[in-house]
Amino acid sequence: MTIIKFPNNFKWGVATAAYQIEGAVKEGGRGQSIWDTFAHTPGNVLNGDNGDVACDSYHRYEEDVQIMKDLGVGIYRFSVSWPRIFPNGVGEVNQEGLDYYHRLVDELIENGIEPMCTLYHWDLPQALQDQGGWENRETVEAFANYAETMFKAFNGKIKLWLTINEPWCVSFLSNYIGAHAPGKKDLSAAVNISHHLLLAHGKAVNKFRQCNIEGEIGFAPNVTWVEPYSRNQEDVDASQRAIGWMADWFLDPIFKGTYPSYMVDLFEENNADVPIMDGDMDIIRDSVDFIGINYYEANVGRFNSEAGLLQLEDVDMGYKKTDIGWFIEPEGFYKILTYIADRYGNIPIYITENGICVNDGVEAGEVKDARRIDYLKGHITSVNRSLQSGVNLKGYITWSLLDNFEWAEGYSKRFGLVHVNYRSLERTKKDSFYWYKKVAENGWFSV
Ligand code: PNW
Repeated sequence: MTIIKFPNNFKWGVATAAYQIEGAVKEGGRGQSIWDTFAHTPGNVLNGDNGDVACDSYHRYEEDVQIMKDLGVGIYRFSVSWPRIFPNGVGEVNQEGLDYYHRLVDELIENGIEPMCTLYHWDLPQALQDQGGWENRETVEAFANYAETMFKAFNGKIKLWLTINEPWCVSFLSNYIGAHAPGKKDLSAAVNISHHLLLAHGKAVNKFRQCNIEGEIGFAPNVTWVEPYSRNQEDVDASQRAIGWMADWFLDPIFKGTYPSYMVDLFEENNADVPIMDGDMDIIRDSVDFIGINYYEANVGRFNSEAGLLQLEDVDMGYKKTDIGWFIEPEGFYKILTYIADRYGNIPIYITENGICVNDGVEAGEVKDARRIDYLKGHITSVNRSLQSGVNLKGYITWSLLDNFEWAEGYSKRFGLVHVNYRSLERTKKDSFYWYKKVAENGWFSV
């Protein structure tokens, strides 16, 4: 047995996102988002599910805060629905939208939980998409304006901010692979969007600094680890492309002021140029106080000239899979965290998401999700090993507080510490909830 112990000031938290939990899509003056459109278009989401009701957290936020208080976490990472604040993306601010988040944030603070706010977790106002969405440079300005409105409205209450969640998903998964809203399949559009997202982040941070907002700001790329099947250079290079597509592509501009050349070359070979204008890289560079890292899985990869953009094929090594089909590989978490620290230095890091899809249901009032506890033990141990290696980790925030709307997978995939019955909306604490509660309260566990 080994005791895995964390420093006293290490923070523990849970995360959610607006469209995945709120519901109430037509209430409080909220405008339509691209996820309303996408989910209501047949064929996009499994079983035709949508976020109209979700966990109904818009009405049940007080109950959810009490659940978190019982859990003993110090941080709640939530996201704001842009179309609740600006129903058309720009124009007049919707006070009812601000009021909702004030009620939520006040409730958190009264219960001793620190709010961490993500400004963009994928629900772009449909009105902006109608003008070209993130492909249109004007969306960058609209985002900076929305961010400024939020900073000013919550200055002094929210002290931890994230601009954009998972820019790789927003650009490539949504506009090249086409699995998420708006469901496009165009590499050139996706590369363009990735640049606009970084610019939107940079401009929002400029507003944050200009307005002298109290607190810290960052953004949260999702990362992975791909271990080369062999030490053959082709396997090593192909695996590096997969790691770099998610990490280097979005972090090099921030810390080095340039895009990684091996990825620029790859995109150019595929007729996708980065639309950099004069001054852009200066806006993007050095624009974070901390970074958020989202990690779920790793793979083993091998070069295959026929295998898509990256010329990389996954090799199934027989590792265990989660109920969404992702490989369980805690070592990859340690490897990518130390990789990031080696590449960019001592930058403060929060783990802003890490968790597992396990679909165990309620039996006699209990949810025996032992596989979630195992996953968390392995992955939080990797966080501990990274901390011991000198990675500047400030906290760990697990995905997710509740089972929720898992995007293209609808309600069929459960990531929560708390089970949600989507008919009655009843919440049931899982075994993993009680395990994580001890970790959050004591700062240690045994493996
Ligand atoms: C992240 N993929 O999403 C998101 O930030 C969460 O909203 C989500 O619920 C969580 O991870 C679990 O999936 C992703 O297909 C969704 O590569 C899909 C992918 C990656 C991240």
